[in-house]
Amino acid sequence: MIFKTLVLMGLLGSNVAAESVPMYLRKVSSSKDEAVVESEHLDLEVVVTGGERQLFPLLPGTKCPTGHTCRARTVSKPSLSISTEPVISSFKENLKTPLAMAMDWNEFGSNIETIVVSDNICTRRKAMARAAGLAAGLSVAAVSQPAFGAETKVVKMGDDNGGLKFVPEKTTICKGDSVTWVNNKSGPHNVVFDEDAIPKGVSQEAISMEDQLGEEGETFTMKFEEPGDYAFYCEPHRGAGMNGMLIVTP
Ligand code: CU1
Repeated sequence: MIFKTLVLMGLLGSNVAAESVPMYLRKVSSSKDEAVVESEHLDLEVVVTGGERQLFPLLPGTKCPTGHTCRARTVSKPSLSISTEPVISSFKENLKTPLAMAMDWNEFGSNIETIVVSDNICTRRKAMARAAGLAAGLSVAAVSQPAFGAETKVVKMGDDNGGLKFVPEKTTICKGDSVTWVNNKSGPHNVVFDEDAIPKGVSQEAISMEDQLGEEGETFTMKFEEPGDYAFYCEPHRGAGMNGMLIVTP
């Protein structure tokens, strides 16, 4: 299912602009997450004759019967990666365009592999963007740029009813992504990071605003390279509890 979607996207991808690529890849990411969850099984522990213990696999989704001991088992991920080869071959066969000739299949294949095997959502997102970029006709050099596939998330300053808060209050991005704060309502607002609640070695001054955003629609954008938790607040409305949290994932 995941692979079919990816192959289809790739086929459509050749005349799609690179910047729109990560959008329709997100769906793949979520179905992958479901697949990973589904791959966790329980083993029922049964004491057989002689006091020996044996494990019997339960069907996925089955709960441990009361009065019994069960052990969680995660289906080993490398076994999943075996299935990437047919995907790449079928992709290859279906691409009867000049792109198929120019495409770096090793690079494409290793990105597909990463999507399947990696536990890290940011690593997977990057691999998906690269695979889709290659399928859209971009060069390996282009998709290997550190900034390729980076995203910018938006945080509103002031909710739509004029409430003094950041929306959302908590934002998670991948290392190398950016956040744009937009003055939505009830300004002036700003973004000041709490020097005691940011990763070590990060300059609080370098990432905080000096001024305030007075006009609605004004923005402040910052890129984050250092993974960790970042607490921030709006200086004029700190007393009113206008606080926010940013989590930068490695
Ligand atoms: Cu504010």
